[in-house]
Amino acid sequence: MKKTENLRRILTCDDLSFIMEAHSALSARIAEESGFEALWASGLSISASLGLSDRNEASWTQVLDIVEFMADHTKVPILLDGDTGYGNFNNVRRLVRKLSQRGVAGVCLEDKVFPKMNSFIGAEHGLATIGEFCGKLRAAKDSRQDPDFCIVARVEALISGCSMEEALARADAYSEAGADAILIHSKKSDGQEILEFCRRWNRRCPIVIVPTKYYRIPTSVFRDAGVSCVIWANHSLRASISAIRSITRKIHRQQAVADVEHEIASLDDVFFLTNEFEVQEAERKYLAC
Ligand code: SPV
Ligand code: MG
Repeated sequence: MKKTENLRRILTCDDLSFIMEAHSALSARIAEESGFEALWASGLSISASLGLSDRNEASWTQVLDIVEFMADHTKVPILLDGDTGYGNFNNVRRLVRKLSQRGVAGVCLEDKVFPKMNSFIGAEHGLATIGEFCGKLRAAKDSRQDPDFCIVARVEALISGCSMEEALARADAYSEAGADAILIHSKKSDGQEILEFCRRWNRRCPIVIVPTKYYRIPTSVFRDAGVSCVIWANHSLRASISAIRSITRKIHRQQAVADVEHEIASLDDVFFLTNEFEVQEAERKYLAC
């Protein structure tokens, strides 16, 4: 099955599915190895791994290069967090064409204004008008090189303090404009606005959620609410920060590495994750004796 078809299946099938964040080829491979069927190329995590804030400081071609490494290194489909599309409808068209060329299975576009900032910082988030954002979605749809390339429309109305009615009206317009799924985002920790949105949306098209702040809500509640897909949006990045910090502090303290050897990945693991053994086999096959 093509990656695009596979992502479409994951987004639209009746079972609740799970997408894991990745921000590099290596983290993508590890998430795939853990059993995830699809990956979220997170804007926050890619930016953070470059030491940048999640405010479109990284250029779109820098993001594209990273997501290409991720796609090359994995078989599962990748949904790119495309932020606002890095400009207007014209930037969106070019982005979608390039993503298709580089093996990315779908893009999520959010209805904020460029440059965006992360939904969990600040209170003021400028929203695009419904008309402008629908134009971007239609442009994205018309630029697909493959009819299965997925377009997810992310509604930021609740993040920017608008009403539930506004969020529903936006989702409705985006679905009409051709979005394959709606990502409804919330920064509240009780998950109530997500559940109300799901109730009132009534499965009009697939719903994607990102339970970063409302992580305490059991997964079964989302399944019962009719959510199609959960994105664990930053947990690989955060796990790596904790692990690296803990180990480097220990090494610094002890001025030795003997005590950490059993806590870190083996070199063989690194070689395995980077296809070294396959290259060795290829050497036997292709290098002149
Ligand atoms: C990201 O992972 O970059 C997202 C999700 O957009 S969040 O940071 O939760 O808004
Ligand atoms: Mg993002």
